[in-house]
Amino acid sequence: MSSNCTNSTPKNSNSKTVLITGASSGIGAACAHRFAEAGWRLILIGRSIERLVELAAKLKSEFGTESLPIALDVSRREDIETTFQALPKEWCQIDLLINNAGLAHGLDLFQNSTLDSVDQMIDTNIKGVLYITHSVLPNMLKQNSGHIINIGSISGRAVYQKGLVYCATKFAVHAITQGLKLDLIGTKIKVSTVDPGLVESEFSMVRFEGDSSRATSVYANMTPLAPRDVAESVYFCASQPEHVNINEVVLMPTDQASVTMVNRRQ
Ligand code: NDP
Ligand code: 8X3
Repeated sequence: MSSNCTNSTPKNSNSKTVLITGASSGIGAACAHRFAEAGWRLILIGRSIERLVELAAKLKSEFGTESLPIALDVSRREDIETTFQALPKEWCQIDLLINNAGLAHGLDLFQNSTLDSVDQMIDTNIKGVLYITHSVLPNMLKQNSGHIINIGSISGRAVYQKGLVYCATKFAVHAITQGLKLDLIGTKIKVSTVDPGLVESEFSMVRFEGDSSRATSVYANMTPLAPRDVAESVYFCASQPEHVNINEVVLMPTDQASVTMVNRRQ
């Protein structure tokens, strides 16, 4: 299938380009700030275009950043195909993909969960990562350079009660990272996963469907990670020399020891 990128020439700029999914809030927005500070160009993807446009304007005025905000649901395969076919030529060379868009829906025993929430998490957290990666890879392979950084979770390393489906999606992200590393051997494309513990973002508000007291209680009497902390780890992975691939970064709040063990001040 032909696209603007099929015969694209290298972009007319020295700046590198990062595509960030889920850039409208939390870790994704913090990554946008971090890479803007470092002089990168940004492709910002999310469903809320107003927030992406607002972020792009802010980064333009703060750092002079060139951004391309795109309204896109990463679980919608046809929309992704259309978007990548229509990508303007000057944005075809993507140096870094940050697969960050993701969510948890509910916190329930599996027997009490809905299949709609199962679909939403699997479609966003697993299929979204696969669809976007599959769309970005052809040009990275053509360039024989690039880097894919997945935002996993410590929930992709240990399961907690009532988190079965969310944890399953993050275990899948872990497998996707390892599998990509194997499948891309022999190319210069790097693959990393950054796996945080508790991060205070809109994650819990989304999980509890706007119930702010439930969401706030997740971070009560402890100091969670801030989205910026995660963005620093992502930037660290992205700023290594060509021959160095950081495979995995796991970071937790000092107040957290496992998915279920959190130190809360009395
Ligand atoms: P936020 O809710 O603050 O951000 C999630 C982002 O994902 C938003 O920008 C949202 O934008 C976007 N998003 C959600 N669904 C879709 C979709 N279908 N298509 C495109 N964009 C989508 O949460 P976080 O920043 O905390 O989460 C970012 C990632 O970090 C997730 O993958 C999450 O699993 C992971 N993570 C979070 C932790 C935490 O404790 N917060 C810990 C470990 C990992 P919009 O609604 O505009 O589409
Ligand atoms: C999100 C962290 O522990 O709330 O990956 O599931 S948790």
